[in-house]
Amino acid sequence: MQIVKQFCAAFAFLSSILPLGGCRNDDVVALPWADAKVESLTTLDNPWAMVFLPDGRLLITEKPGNLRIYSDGKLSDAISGVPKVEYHEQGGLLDVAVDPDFASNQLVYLSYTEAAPEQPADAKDEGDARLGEYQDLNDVVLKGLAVARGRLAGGELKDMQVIWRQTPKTIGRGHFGGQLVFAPDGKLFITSGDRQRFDPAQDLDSTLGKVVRINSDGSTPPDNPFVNQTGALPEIWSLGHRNPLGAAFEPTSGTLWEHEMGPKGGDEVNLIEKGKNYGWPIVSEGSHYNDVPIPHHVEKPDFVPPLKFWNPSISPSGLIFYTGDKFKDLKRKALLGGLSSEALIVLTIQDDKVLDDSIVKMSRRIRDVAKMPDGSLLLLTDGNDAELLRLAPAGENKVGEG
Ligand SMILES: [Ca+2]
Repeated sequence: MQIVKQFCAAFAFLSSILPLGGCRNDDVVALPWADAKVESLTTLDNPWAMVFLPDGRLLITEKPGNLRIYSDGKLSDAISGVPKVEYHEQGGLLDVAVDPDFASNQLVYLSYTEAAPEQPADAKDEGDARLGEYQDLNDVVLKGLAVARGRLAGGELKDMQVIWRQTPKTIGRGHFGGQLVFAPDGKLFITSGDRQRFDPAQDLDSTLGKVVRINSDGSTPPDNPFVNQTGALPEIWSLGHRNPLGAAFEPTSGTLWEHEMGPKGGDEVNLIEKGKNYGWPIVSEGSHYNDVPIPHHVEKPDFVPPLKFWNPSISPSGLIFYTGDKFKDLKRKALLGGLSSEALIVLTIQDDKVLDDSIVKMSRRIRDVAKMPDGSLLLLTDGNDAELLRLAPAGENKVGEG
């Protein structure tokens, strides 16, 4: 069952006269089972991800290459020490993660788009009809996803070291993936997009279109599924992914959940298991952008089908499982941002099944979701005039009002 909630119901009459057509500060949004007051905390330039440090400060990435801290109602200047990023369209500074032992080691992890140090002299993108109009053939930079870690000390990142690189780097295009998530046992999972190259998502000698599992120093765990397979890259955990922009561990079961954007339709939610193949580009619940059909998962049962899919697309971005107390009825639910759907998506998950989804219209592209230490929700909107929004139960005092 899908419930589409009306956003800003109490202010609906305003939407036709507001120039941006969006919800104003301090509006009320009807979350499933609770009304929430929306408060704008700060503005940002193309933010991509956010995560809390154990001391309650919030790290936020901006795609052009800035890492900032939001704390005590203020947004910091850009933190120095961030690696040089290749900022273009979907690429740039992407996710940020905090080491489970941050209190003792101060380690912070960044994913980002990295240009190859040596660029080919006559690079060209011949294009691919399956991408339809979503192609920029003028972008011929050889690049790929990279993950680096360093110590956050005294307002700067120190001793940054690259611990993983997508293989191979490819020219232009998007679909970097880039989600970083620590497993309960401390292993680091990285989602790696297919770079709009399709077939490499099925090849074990490439990390395009994969979920990757490494130790936090970049070494390979010996119990990864393909470590003993000749020609396979040992960091691969699962394959057949397209553009995964959300990953999180369900806190009770400890299972890894992922979502990925489908092509024309067919955005997927998957339960990620060791060594499994999720089918892209051989199967999908969507079609190519030139309307060439793709077999559906049910036609090829060797591939793991999604537990939930959307057609038309919602363009999911960011994923958490809510564990706070402020919104009691959201407990254990999965929260996803929605870009093209301009929504917050709430999934009810039980016994490894998606029972229900609610699409809460926000009238803005939502890039990422987080839970504040006090149980409030934070949303990052998308774009160059983006905002950090706080959602708290309606009727509660605002931040700073005591
Ligand atoms: Ca799939």
